[in-house]
Amino acid sequence: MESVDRRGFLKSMAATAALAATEGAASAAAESGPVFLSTWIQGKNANARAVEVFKAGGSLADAVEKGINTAEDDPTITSVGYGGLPNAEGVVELDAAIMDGTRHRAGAVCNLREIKNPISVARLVLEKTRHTTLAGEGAFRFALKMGFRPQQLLTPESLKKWLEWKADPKRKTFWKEENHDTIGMVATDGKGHVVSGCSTSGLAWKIPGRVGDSPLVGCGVYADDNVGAASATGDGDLMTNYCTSVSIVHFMARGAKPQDACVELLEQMARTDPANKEVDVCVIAINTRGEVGTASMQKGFRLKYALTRGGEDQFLESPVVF
Ligand code: SD4
Repeated sequence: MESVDRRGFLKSMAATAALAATEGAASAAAESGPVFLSTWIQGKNANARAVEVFKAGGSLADAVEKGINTAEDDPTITSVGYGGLPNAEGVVELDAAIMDGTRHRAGAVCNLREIKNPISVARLVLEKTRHTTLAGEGAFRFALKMGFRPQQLLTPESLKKWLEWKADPKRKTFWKEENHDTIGMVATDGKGHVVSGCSTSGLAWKIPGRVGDSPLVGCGVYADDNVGAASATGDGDLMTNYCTSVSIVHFMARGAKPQDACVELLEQMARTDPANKEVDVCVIAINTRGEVGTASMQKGFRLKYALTRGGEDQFLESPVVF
Protein backbone atom coordinates (compact mmCIF):
# COMPACT_ATOMS: atom_id res chain seq x y z
CA MET A 1 0.00 0.00 0.00
CA GLU A 2 2.77 2.27 1.08
CA SER A 3 4.69 1.59 -2.13
CA VAL A 4 1.58 2.37 -4.21
CA ASP A 5 1.19 5.67 -2.34
CA ARG A 6 4.83 6.34 -2.88
CA ARG A 7 4.46 5.55 -6.58
CA GLY A 8 1.45 7.86 -6.70
CA PHE A 9 3.41 10.57 -4.95
CA LEU A 10 6.37 10.20 -7.32
CA LYS A 11 4.03 10.16 -10.27
CA SER A 12 2.37 13.39 -9.19
CA MET A 13 5.79 14.95 -8.53
CA ALA A 14 6.88 13.92 -12.01
CA ALA A 15 3.70 15.33 -13.49
CA THR A 16 4.24 18.62 -11.64
CA ALA A 17 7.85 18.78 -12.80
CA ALA A 18 6.84 18.01 -16.38
CA LEU A 19 4.15 20.68 -16.24
CA ALA A 20 6.61 23.20 -14.83
CA ALA A 21 9.08 22.33 -17.58
CA THR A 22 6.39 22.72 -20.23
CA GLU A 23 5.24 26.02 -18.78
CA GLY A 24 8.86 27.13 -18.58
CA ALA A 25 9.41 26.17 -22.20
CA ALA A 26 6.21 27.90 -23.26
CA SER A 27 7.06 31.14 -21.49
CA ALA A 28 10.66 31.03 -22.73
CA ALA A 29 9.29 30.43 -26.23
CA ALA A 30 6.94 33.36 -25.91
CA GLU A 31 9.78 35.57 -24.71
CA SER A 32 12.28 34.72 -27.43
CA GLY A 33 10.37 36.56 -30.18
CA PRO A 34 11.14 35.59 -33.75
CA VAL A 35 14.68 34.33 -34.37
CA PHE A 36 16.31 33.80 -37.78
CA LEU A 37 19.64 32.03 -38.23
CA SER A 38 21.15 31.75 -41.72
CA THR A 39 24.43 30.49 -43.15
CA TRP A 40 27.23 32.58 -44.68
CA ILE A 41 27.36 36.22 -45.67
CA GLN A 42 24.17 36.05 -47.73
CA GLY A 43 22.41 35.13 -44.51
CA LYS A 44 22.39 38.85 -43.65
CA ASN A 45 20.13 39.83 -46.54
CA ALA A 46 18.13 36.66 -46.11
CA ASN A 47 17.42 37.43 -42.45
CA ALA A 48 16.56 41.05 -43.22
CA ARG A 49 14.01 39.97 -45.82
CA ALA A 50 12.65 37.21 -43.59
CA VAL A 51 12.04 39.70 -40.78
CA GLU A 52 10.33 42.09 -43.20
CA VAL A 53 7.99 39.37 -44.48
CA PHE A 54 7.22 38.11 -40.98
CA LYS A 55 6.54 41.61 -39.64
CA ALA A 56 4.20 42.27 -42.56
CA GLY A 57 2.08 39.32 -41.41
CA GLY A 58 3.61 36.50 -43.46
CA SER A 59 3.88 33.05 -41.95
CA LEU A 60 7.23 31.75 -40.69
CA ALA A 61 7.46 29.55 -43.80
CA ASP A 62 6.80 32.63 -46.00
CA ALA A 63 9.58 34.44 -44.16
CA VAL A 64 12.09 31.60 -44.60
CA GLU A 65 11.16 31.13 -48.27
CA LYS A 66 11.36 34.83 -49.17
CA GLY A 67 14.53 35.23 -47.13
CA ILE A 68 16.21 32.42 -49.06
CA ASN A 69 14.98 33.93 -52.35
CA THR A 70 17.39 36.85 -51.81
CA ALA A 71 20.37 34.50 -52.12
CA GLU A 72 18.84 32.70 -55.10
CA ASP A 73 18.31 36.01 -56.91
CA ASP A 74 21.84 37.28 -56.28
CA PRO A 75 24.16 36.46 -59.23
CA THR A 76 27.27 37.02 -57.10
CA ILE A 77 26.45 34.03 -54.89
CA THR A 78 27.99 31.25 -56.92
CA SER A 79 26.34 28.28 -55.28
CA VAL A 80 22.69 29.24 -55.07
CA GLY A 81 20.09 29.94 -57.75
CA TYR A 82 20.91 32.41 -60.52
CA GLY A 83 24.69 32.52 -61.02
CA GLY A 84 25.25 29.19 -59.27
CA LEU A 85 28.14 27.22 -60.78
CA PRO A 86 26.96 24.50 -63.15
CA ASN A 87 27.47 20.76 -63.32
CA ALA A 88 30.19 19.09 -65.40
CA GLU A 89 28.16 19.62 -68.57
CA GLY A 90 27.72 23.33 -67.97
CA VAL A 91 24.13 23.11 -66.78
CA VAL A 92 22.97 24.68 -63.51
CA GLU A 93 21.00 22.15 -61.46
CA LEU A 94 19.40 23.42 -58.27
CA ASP A 95 18.33 21.65 -55.06
CA ALA A 96 16.13 23.07 -52.29
CA ALA A 97 13.81 22.06 -49.47
CA ILE A 98 11.66 23.65 -46.82
CA MET A 99 10.19 21.91 -43.78
CA ASP A 100 7.39 23.18 -41.57
CA GLY A 101 7.63 21.99 -37.98
CA THR A 102 3.92 22.35 -37.20
CA ARG A 103 2.71 20.10 -39.98
CA HIS A 104 5.86 17.98 -39.88
CA ARG A 105 5.86 18.21 -43.65
CA ALA A 106 8.44 19.24 -46.21
CA GLY A 107 8.52 20.15 -49.87
CA ALA A 108 11.65 19.58 -51.92
CA VAL A 109 13.04 19.77 -55.44
CA CYS A 110 16.22 18.21 -56.83
CA ASN A 111 18.13 18.79 -60.07
CA LEU A 112 15.82 21.63 -61.05
CA ARG A 113 16.99 23.41 -64.19
CA GLU A 114 16.20 26.89 -65.56
CA ILE A 115 14.17 28.06 -62.54
CA LYS A 116 16.04 30.44 -60.29
CA ASN A 117 13.95 30.06 -57.12
CA PRO A 118 13.91 26.37 -56.22
CA ILE A 119 12.92 27.10 -52.60
CA SER A 120 9.66 28.60 -53.88
CA VAL A 121 9.02 25.58 -56.08
CA ALA A 122 9.76 23.36 -53.05
CA ARG A 123 7.28 25.41 -51.03
CA LEU A 124 4.61 24.76 -53.65
CA VAL A 125 5.35 21.04 -53.61
CA LEU A 126 4.57 21.29 -49.89
CA GLU A 127 1.46 23.43 -50.26
CA LYS A 128 -0.11 22.12 -53.44
CA THR A 129 0.69 18.42 -53.61
CA ARG A 130 0.64 15.32 -51.48
CA HIS A 131 4.23 14.61 -52.53
CA THR A 132 7.37 15.63 -50.67
CA THR A 133 10.05 15.61 -53.38
CA LEU A 134 10.05 16.26 -57.12
CA ALA A 135 13.18 15.82 -59.23
CA GLY A 136 14.57 16.80 -62.61
CA GLU A 137 12.21 17.05 -65.55
CA GLY A 138 9.14 16.48 -63.36
CA ALA A 139 10.17 19.27 -60.99
CA PHE A 140 10.73 21.57 -63.97
CA ARG A 141 7.33 20.79 -65.48
CA PHE A 142 5.67 21.29 -62.07
CA ALA A 143 7.36 24.70 -61.79
CA LEU A 144 6.07 25.71 -65.22
CA LYS A 145 2.60 24.62 -64.21
CA MET A 146 2.89 26.81 -61.10
CA GLY A 147 3.69 29.81 -63.29
CA PHE A 148 7.49 30.01 -62.96
CA ARG A 149 9.28 31.31 -66.03
CA PRO A 150 12.30 29.36 -67.34
CA GLN A 151 15.50 31.32 -67.79
CA GLN A 152 19.20 30.78 -68.40
CA LEU A 153 20.78 30.48 -64.96
CA LEU A 154 24.38 30.77 -66.16
CA THR A 155 25.74 34.28 -65.81
CA PRO A 156 28.63 35.47 -68.00
CA GLU A 157 30.87 34.92 -64.95
CA SER A 158 29.70 31.38 -64.20
CA LEU A 159 29.93 30.45 -67.91
CA LYS A 160 33.49 31.80 -67.99
CA LYS A 161 34.43 29.77 -64.92
CA TRP A 162 32.95 26.65 -66.43
CA LEU A 163 34.79 27.19 -69.77
CA GLU A 164 38.05 27.68 -67.87
CA TRP A 165 37.44 24.53 -65.88
CA LYS A 166 36.61 22.61 -69.07
CA ALA A 167 39.74 23.86 -70.80
CA ASP A 168 42.06 22.82 -67.97
CA PRO A 169 43.49 19.38 -68.77
CA LYS A 170 44.36 18.92 -65.09
CA ARG A 171 40.95 20.02 -63.89
CA LYS A 172 39.60 18.62 -60.68
CA THR A 173 36.34 16.85 -60.95
CA PHE A 174 35.42 18.34 -57.58
CA TRP A 175 35.88 21.77 -56.06
CA LYS A 176 37.03 22.40 -52.54
CA GLU A 177 38.38 25.89 -52.28
CA GLU A 178 35.37 28.06 -53.09
CA ASN A 179 31.67 27.98 -53.77
CA HIS A 180 30.56 27.39 -50.20
CA ASP A 181 27.58 29.60 -50.52
CA THR A 182 24.64 27.31 -50.02
CA ILE A 183 22.04 28.99 -47.87
CA GLY A 184 20.48 27.22 -44.93
CA MET A 185 18.05 28.96 -42.60
CA VAL A 186 16.38 27.89 -39.36
CA ALA A 187 13.79 30.07 -37.67
CA THR A 188 11.26 30.26 -34.90
CA ASP A 189 8.31 32.60 -34.47
CA GLY A 190 9.01 32.76 -30.74
CA LYS A 191 5.84 30.85 -29.98
CA GLY A 192 7.16 27.36 -30.42
CA HIS A 193 6.90 27.07 -34.21
CA VAL A 194 10.03 26.26 -36.24
CA VAL A 195 10.89 26.08 -39.96
CA SER A 196 14.03 24.92 -41.77
CA GLY A 197 14.96 25.83 -45.36
CA CYS A 198 17.92 25.20 -47.65
CA SER A 199 18.79 26.11 -51.25
CA THR A 200 21.89 25.37 -53.36
CA SER A 201 23.30 24.69 -56.78
CA GLY A 202 25.32 21.99 -55.05
CA LEU A 203 28.90 21.09 -55.83
CA ALA A 204 30.27 22.88 -58.88
CA TRP A 205 31.16 20.55 -61.76
CA LYS A 206 29.14 17.77 -60.15
CA ILE A 207 28.16 14.75 -62.19
CA PRO A 208 24.81 15.58 -63.81
CA GLY A 209 22.00 14.18 -61.75
CA ARG A 210 23.91 14.31 -58.45
CA VAL A 211 21.71 15.20 -55.48
CA GLY A 212 23.35 16.61 -52.36
CA ASP A 213 22.11 16.80 -48.79
CA SER A 214 20.33 20.15 -49.13
CA PRO A 215 17.00 18.97 -50.61
CA LEU A 216 16.81 15.77 -48.57
CA VAL A 217 14.49 15.78 -45.58
CA GLY A 218 16.51 14.92 -42.47
CA CYS A 219 19.78 15.93 -44.14
CA GLY A 220 19.69 19.56 -45.37
CA VAL A 221 16.47 20.36 -43.52
CA TYR A 222 14.48 19.11 -40.55
CA ALA A 223 11.89 20.86 -38.39
CA ASP A 224 9.71 19.56 -35.60
CA ASP A 225 7.64 21.86 -33.38
CA ASN A 226 8.06 19.39 -30.53
CA VAL A 227 11.77 20.11 -30.50
CA GLY A 228 13.43 22.46 -33.01
CA ALA A 229 15.00 22.65 -36.44
CA ALA A 230 18.38 22.18 -38.12
CA SER A 231 20.16 22.69 -41.43
CA ALA A 232 23.62 22.09 -42.86
CA THR A 233 26.21 23.34 -45.35
CA GLY A 234 29.32 21.69 -46.73
CA ASP A 235 30.12 18.36 -48.32
CA GLY A 236 26.66 16.97 -48.93
CA ASP A 237 27.99 13.69 -50.26
CA LEU A 238 29.39 12.97 -46.82
CA MET A 239 26.69 14.62 -44.70
CA THR A 240 23.85 12.74 -46.38
CA ASN A 241 25.23 9.56 -44.83
CA TYR A 242 24.84 11.01 -41.35
CA CYS A 243 21.33 12.47 -41.80
CA THR A 244 22.73 15.59 -40.18
CA SER A 245 19.63 17.67 -39.51
CA VAL A 246 17.39 14.95 -38.12
CA SER A 247 20.26 13.63 -35.99
CA ILE A 248 20.74 17.06 -34.40
CA VAL A 249 17.01 17.45 -33.76
CA HIS A 250 16.92 14.00 -32.18
CA PHE A 251 19.83 14.91 -29.90
CA MET A 252 17.84 17.99 -28.87
CA ALA A 253 14.76 15.84 -28.29
CA ARG A 254 16.80 13.90 -25.74
CA GLY A 255 17.52 17.13 -23.90
CA ALA A 256 20.62 18.57 -25.55
CA LYS A 257 20.86 22.32 -26.13
CA PRO A 258 21.19 23.23 -29.82
CA GLN A 259 24.88 24.07 -29.38
CA ASP A 260 25.65 20.74 -27.71
CA ALA A 261 23.59 18.84 -30.26
CA CYS A 262 25.57 20.38 -33.15
CA VAL A 263 28.89 19.48 -31.55
CA GLU A 264 27.68 16.00 -30.59
CA LEU A 265 26.85 15.18 -34.20
CA LEU A 266 30.21 16.36 -35.51
CA GLU A 267 32.03 14.39 -32.80
CA GLN A 268 30.01 11.32 -33.68
CA MET A 269 30.97 11.71 -37.35
CA ALA A 270 34.64 11.95 -36.37
CA ARG A 271 34.39 8.90 -34.11
CA THR A 272 32.84 6.91 -36.92
CA ASP A 273 35.62 7.89 -39.31
CA PRO A 274 38.52 10.12 -38.16
CA ALA A 275 38.99 11.21 -41.80
CA ASN A 276 35.75 13.16 -41.38
CA LYS A 277 37.67 15.66 -39.23
CA GLU A 278 39.15 17.06 -42.45
CA VAL A 279 35.87 17.40 -44.29
CA ASP A 280 33.81 20.57 -44.86
CA VAL A 281 30.86 20.19 -42.51
CA CYS A 282 28.90 22.98 -40.82
CA VAL A 283 25.58 22.72 -39.03
CA ILE A 284 23.05 25.12 -37.53
CA ALA A 285 20.20 24.47 -35.10
CA ILE A 286 17.46 26.20 -33.17
CA ASN A 287 15.03 24.94 -30.55
CA THR A 288 11.46 26.01 -29.93
CA ARG A 289 12.68 28.35 -27.17
CA GLY A 290 14.77 30.31 -29.67
CA GLU A 291 18.09 28.99 -28.38
CA VAL A 292 20.55 28.44 -31.22
CA GLY A 293 23.67 26.41 -31.97
CA THR A 294 26.24 26.20 -34.76
CA ALA A 295 29.37 24.13 -35.35
CA SER A 296 32.06 23.66 -37.98
CA MET A 297 34.10 20.50 -38.24
CA GLN A 298 37.43 22.20 -39.00
CA LYS A 299 38.86 25.71 -39.18
CA GLY A 300 39.52 25.56 -42.95
CA PHE A 301 35.75 25.65 -43.47
CA ARG A 302 34.49 27.74 -40.61
CA LEU A 303 30.89 28.82 -40.80
CA LYS A 304 29.97 32.47 -40.67
CA TYR A 305 26.33 33.00 -39.93
CA ALA A 306 23.75 35.72 -39.55
CA LEU A 307 21.62 35.74 -36.41
CA THR A 308 18.64 38.05 -36.02
CA ARG A 309 16.90 38.14 -32.67
CA GLY A 310 14.89 40.83 -30.94
CA GLY A 311 15.50 43.27 -33.81
CA GLU A 312 19.26 42.89 -33.42
CA ASP A 313 21.43 41.58 -36.28
CA GLN A 314 24.69 39.80 -35.61
CA PHE A 315 27.21 38.22 -37.97
CA LEU A 316 29.18 35.57 -36.13
CA GLU A 317 31.59 32.67 -36.54
CA SER A 318 30.72 29.21 -35.37
CA PRO A 319 32.80 27.20 -32.92
CA VAL A 320 35.23 24.77 -34.58
CA VAL A 321 35.15 21.22 -33.24
CA PHE A 322 38.53 19.90 -34.55
C1 SD4 B 1 25.82 20.11 -51.41
N1 SD4 B 1 25.71 20.86 -49.13
O1 SD4 B 1 25.21 20.11 -52.47
C2 SD4 B 1 25.71 21.33 -50.51
C3 SD4 B 1 26.80 22.28 -50.85
C4 SD4 B 1 27.13 23.28 -49.78
O2 SD4 B 1 28.46 24.90 -48.94
O3 SD4 B 1 26.48 23.37 -48.77
N2 SD4 B 1 28.17 24.06 -49.93
O4 SD4 B 1 26.58 19.20 -51.08
